Amino acid sequence: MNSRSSFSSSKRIPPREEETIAAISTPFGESGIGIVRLSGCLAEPIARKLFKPKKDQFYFISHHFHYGEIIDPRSGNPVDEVLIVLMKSPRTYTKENIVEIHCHGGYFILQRVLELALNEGARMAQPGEFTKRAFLNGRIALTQAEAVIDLIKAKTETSLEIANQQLRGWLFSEMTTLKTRLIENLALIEAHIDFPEEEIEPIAFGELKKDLERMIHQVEEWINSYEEGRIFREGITCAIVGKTNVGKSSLLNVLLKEDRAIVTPIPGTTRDVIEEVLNIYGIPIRLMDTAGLREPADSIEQEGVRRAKERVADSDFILLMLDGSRELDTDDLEIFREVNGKKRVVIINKNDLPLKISFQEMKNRFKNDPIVLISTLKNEGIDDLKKTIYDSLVHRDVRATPEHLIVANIRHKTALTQVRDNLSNVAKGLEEGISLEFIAFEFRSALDALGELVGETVTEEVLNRIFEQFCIGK
Ligand SMILES: Nc1nc2c(ncn2[C@@H]2O[C@H](COP(=O)(O)OP(=O)(O)OP(=O)(O)O)[C@@H](O)[C@H]2O)c(=O)[nH]1
Ligand SMILES: [Mg+2]
Repeated sequence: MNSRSSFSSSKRIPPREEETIAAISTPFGESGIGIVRLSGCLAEPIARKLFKPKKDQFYFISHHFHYGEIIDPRSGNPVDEVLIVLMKSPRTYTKENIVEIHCHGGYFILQRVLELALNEGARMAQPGEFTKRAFLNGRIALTQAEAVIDLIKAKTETSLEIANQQLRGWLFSEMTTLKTRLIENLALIEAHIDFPEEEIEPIAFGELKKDLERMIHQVEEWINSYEEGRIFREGITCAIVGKTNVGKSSLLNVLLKEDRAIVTPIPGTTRDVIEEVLNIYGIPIRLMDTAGLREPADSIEQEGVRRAKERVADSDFILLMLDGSRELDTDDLEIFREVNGKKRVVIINKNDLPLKISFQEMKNRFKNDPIVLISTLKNEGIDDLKKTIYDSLVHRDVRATPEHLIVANIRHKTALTQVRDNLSNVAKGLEEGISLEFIAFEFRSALDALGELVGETVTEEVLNRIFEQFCIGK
């Protein structure tokens, strides 16, 4: 059935953003409840058609739950017993009228209710379209809309904190403050370009320079926070690497606190890559246990070794593991070459046994890498290892506070880098006595970058790229 079937032919076809959208907003599968959500001018009329209240005398009160049934308006047959809520514009997520139908959480029921809504003139929502409308209707800034995705995808408490910081609008408000400062400077410069003869306040170049320095410093702080921000937002991949039997699978199990990987005294136990997600002080880490690297004994092991090397190459971070109870051999040396240039922590395992590897020699060999002694068997040194991993990745305070803005999104970092470059060009230009036109040009370019960051001058293409990352129904 045509999704606009209920519009009579005399009515104009509404542009896309005026159409009423509908989607199942809860995950696929069986659950206690499931929600079908509608947004737009038809949300209320559709609800009136589909909803049969339990009470005889009935009227919708905005933002209140009502109890009743969803019926198929053509047959009059009941479909599900529901709670329904109408939220009248503008105090809603999208600023439009919203209806949420809280059904029983079965996939078939939800599909059926959605279908009935579509038959009455709604159309299927695109991924992220509810949030996109919230942005287009001016309820939230683009950076806040992006925070909604991060919030949904957050894997640890710190990633959640950073997303919440952005959702509360701290990033937006800092960017707006910076914009205001740039506009004030630009206005003065432009006044001097346009009315050089008039009596206007002279440009205090000394002040301007100082202001530039402060702004550049601030922007650089934000840019620098990205390294950590990205780690907490996206997490990192980390492979445990070592020759056979050093205790790689034992380490995976100890870190996960469960018997995930098979551990045996037989060298070459692990064949395939085993992957699990771990939370180390708020960093989401995709940890991989790999086959021990040595000359493979058979074709299965050969494939395991190939996969292990592939993961080593792709990983952001390496846990290079040695067996402290055995002397270094050619397998170890071969692996050292394999992990050359990788960010890593060196682990000497089996510290419960007499050590055959000299700690000092390892320190000389791995001058720039932290080395940790552990025993997975005795569960010793594991906290120390976790702290070392954290310290190698995070070099600054990442508590998300209003004073402590963390930039975790590459789009934001790119825009801020543009701003920094423009401001540095002005600072350099002032030293060389460049023209006011040049200064104005650089300020305008910085303002464009900020405008794009907060979504004022953003292109449709960028918007699409942002909202594509959402799930349907959000
Ligand atoms: N004494 C002692 N033995 C350990 C320790 N960690 C692991 N082992 C033993 O070492 C053997 C190999 O452990 P695994 O965890 O399977 O080693 P692996 O590196 O995964 O081995 P492959 O999968 O074959 O590459 C097992 O018998 C473990 O019990 C430790 O800290 N101390
Ligand atoms: Mg193993």
